[in-house]
Amino acid sequence: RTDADWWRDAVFYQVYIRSFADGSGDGVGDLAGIRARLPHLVDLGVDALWITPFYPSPMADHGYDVADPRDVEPVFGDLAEFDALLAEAHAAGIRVTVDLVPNHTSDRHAWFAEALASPPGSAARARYLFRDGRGPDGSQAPNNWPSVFGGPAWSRVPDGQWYLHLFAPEQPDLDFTDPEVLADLETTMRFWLDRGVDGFRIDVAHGMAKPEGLPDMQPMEDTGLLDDHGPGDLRFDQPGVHDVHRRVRAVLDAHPGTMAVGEVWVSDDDRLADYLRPDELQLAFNFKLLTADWTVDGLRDAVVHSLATVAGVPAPACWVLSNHDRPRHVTRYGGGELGTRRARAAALLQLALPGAAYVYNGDELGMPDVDLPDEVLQDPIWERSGHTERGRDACRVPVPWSGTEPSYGFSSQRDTWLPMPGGWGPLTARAQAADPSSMLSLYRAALALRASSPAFSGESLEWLPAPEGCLAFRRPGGLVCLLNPSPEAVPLPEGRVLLASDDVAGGTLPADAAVWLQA
Ligand code: TEU
Repeated sequence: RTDADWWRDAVFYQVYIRSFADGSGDGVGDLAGIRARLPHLVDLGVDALWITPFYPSPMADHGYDVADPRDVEPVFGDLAEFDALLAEAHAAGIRVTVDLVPNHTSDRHAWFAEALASPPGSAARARYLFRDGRGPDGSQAPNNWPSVFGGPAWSRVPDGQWYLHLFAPEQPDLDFTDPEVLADLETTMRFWLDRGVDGFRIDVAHGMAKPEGLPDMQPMEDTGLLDDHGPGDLRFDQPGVHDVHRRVRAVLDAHPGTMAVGEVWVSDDDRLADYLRPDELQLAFNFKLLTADWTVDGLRDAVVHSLATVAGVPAPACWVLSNHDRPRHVTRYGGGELGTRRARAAALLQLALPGAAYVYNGDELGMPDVDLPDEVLQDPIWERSGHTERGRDACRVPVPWSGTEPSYGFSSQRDTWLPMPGGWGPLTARAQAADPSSMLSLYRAALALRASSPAFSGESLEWLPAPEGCLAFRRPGGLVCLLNPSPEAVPLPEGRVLLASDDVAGGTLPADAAVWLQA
């Protein structure tokens, strides 16, 4: 690859800004916190950051409700702080990508205020999806679509019209057939590109087009989190979305070396490939690995399907184990020591696969989900699902850095925006840095090898015969990865051991472990 294609095999680190590091001492993570923790990211060895939204926001969805996409939320800092972070990250050899949230704005965005103050049929309303209701008095929503967060996807305004929101009512959907909407997205992209960012993560990248006439869809059972995105889900993955991606790509192409990764939830792989055509997204998360269970079939299918998805397009695969929307993989794999052992093995799987990889902040420490009491839950899903879904707070608890509770060096103050549990001393970055057998040491060693060893060269993968219950593959450069998700130890294959998630001194690979060999 060339320098302009740096993202093809990059390791990205997702900074969920509220939870990464608090520089200002208010219990909420911020840009100054990221700046202060750059040495951790350099020692870890990541190539690039994805920073989740830090734009002015009333925080109905923790920043994914953007009131002004071209400024900084005071809780997180200001533009000067962002510029300083960008310069320092670049000086340290780390690229910076930021979130774009094109599908919707906050209900406090100036456009939405203008829409509310303007009559039905006005140009201000045309930027959003305002419609008259059904029934004699228009008191029924314009269609039957559910919101992803629970309840109907429509809310009514005082003059009787309804507006569409696929997520919370505080996140009205924009209408991308309005030329001003698309032009504004381009302006936002140029604003950050001109400041020097290296790319974007595009939120709900499958959502920006809605079907003509907004027809009813097959009813989905109203059980809280309605993000099925299967065939027949008319809210997402409509053909017009690709026109938006072509416009986005044109802006990126005018800034060589920049990229976009899409958050694209679709029902099958062929549909994901459409987003990765040469004039659309450079990368799209392969969520198969994020949702796979700890079974040999589940993991193999995730890899096979993800590679098949990108077989006919210029994009490499893009692997994710955890993010801020889903249970952390330590917990998904069973939690406790077992979950941690499996997470160590999963890290070696993820980082051995060809393509790009995203590490979610805290993955490198083996953070689990946290069982939070009802009264501290903040995710809108909790309220909107009528308390049937606990939402995503469990995977968003602040990162423990050093020392002891209550806030383990995350903040100078005791009270963090979500409480941190007791007993996390051994989980802190400082404790793990001093322990060669820690998760952090494993990640550092893995990333160092990945960056320096020719064994990782080549974007393809050859499946090798493997012991019962195991997966094995070889990269063109000679890296062999053997993953053993089975309950039995298996013999090690030929080759020089580069790194192992567990003790392989006896010539066997234990259960729930993985090894890298040079063969
Ligand atoms: O998530 C979009 C998405 O498709 C959700 O359905 C996701 O599956 C859900 O959060 C449940 O796991 C993105 C962001 O990643 C998320 O944090 C935002 O809340 C959402 O968009 C709205 O902007």
